[in-house]
Amino acid sequence: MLTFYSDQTLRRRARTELDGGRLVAPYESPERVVLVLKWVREVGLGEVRDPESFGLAPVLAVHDRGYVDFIAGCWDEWQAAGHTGEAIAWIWPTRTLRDDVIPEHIDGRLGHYAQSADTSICAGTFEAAMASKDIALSAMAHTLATGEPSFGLCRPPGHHAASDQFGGYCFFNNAAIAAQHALGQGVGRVAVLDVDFHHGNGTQQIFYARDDVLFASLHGDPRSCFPYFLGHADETGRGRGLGYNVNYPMAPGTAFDAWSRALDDALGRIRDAGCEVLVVSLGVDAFEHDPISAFKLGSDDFTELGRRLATLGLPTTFLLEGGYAVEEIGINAVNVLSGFEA
Ligand code: SP5
Ligand code: ZN
Repeated sequence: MLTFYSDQTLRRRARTELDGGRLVAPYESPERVVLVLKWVREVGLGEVRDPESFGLAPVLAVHDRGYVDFIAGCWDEWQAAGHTGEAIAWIWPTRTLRDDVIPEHIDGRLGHYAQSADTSICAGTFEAAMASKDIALSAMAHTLATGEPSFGLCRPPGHHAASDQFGGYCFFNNAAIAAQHALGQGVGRVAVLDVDFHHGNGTQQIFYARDDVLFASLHGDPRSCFPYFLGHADETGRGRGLGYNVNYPMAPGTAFDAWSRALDDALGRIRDAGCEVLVVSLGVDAFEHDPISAFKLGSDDFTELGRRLATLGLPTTFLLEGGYAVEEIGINAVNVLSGFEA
């Protein structure tokens, strides 16, 4: 299987993440993709290619123009305002405030476009996000052209990014951008299956009222897990999209037996919906030793996940999302891909 990777993804080197009231080194580190790449080479998964540049048009097909401009200019504006730390949102248009007037001051705009304070914006963030979506698009383009599976070693991840919000370490929604690209190339319906521990709230929001993308997500129950405010089982889509959004929230502590029953159900839904292409939002933070997650999948379970995904028989693009057990994410991600090809 081809892997798409670019060292431009390393240009985001944030120093700070707000975690438990402290500024810590971000869990979403550049080393993550270096270690996945190392493991891709170690097992001889296949050729590693640089992505092509697709420009901003495919980003604007799923994200708001003002939002994209904000991500592009935030770091310069933040510095111009005299701030010395990284850009971390600290006020939001929450329930009692207005959200229909976008502030001019960067602190206000940051709050408007931010979803969570775990994600700081720093030098290189926009450039890395651009490289990440080009990786996703290149992987999808390869799958569409050949029918062969591909692996986009995306960083930063994408599934928390909504049409006009960043958060959860995500800026541009790589999976949504790739799925939309497939539709633009004539694919009738795309399935996005999200196996990251966290609910893919951004992907859900982008496609919620549409029936051309089926979104299915297996994740920690939002009553106790990030992103807390989306991902419940009763979110099934709106309008034409009704029935094309499927959530499988599961309790912390869930292991592969229960998790894989949800997986099998999701695979059935993808079959029944007549999806022609599969995008896998491949977070490997459902791993039992992940430092910020609470499921109990072992490394071998990821191989079995890959095998079951292959039973769909669909052209498939895998895109890296989360996974923070730095030593093991390479093993776990590559286990999925090896299981798929076995
Ligand atoms: C792509 C993805 O997986 N994003 C996840 C973002 C979660 N960010 C909030 C993490 C909070 C971590 N707190 C854990 C404390 C353990 N010491
Ligand atoms: Zn995650």
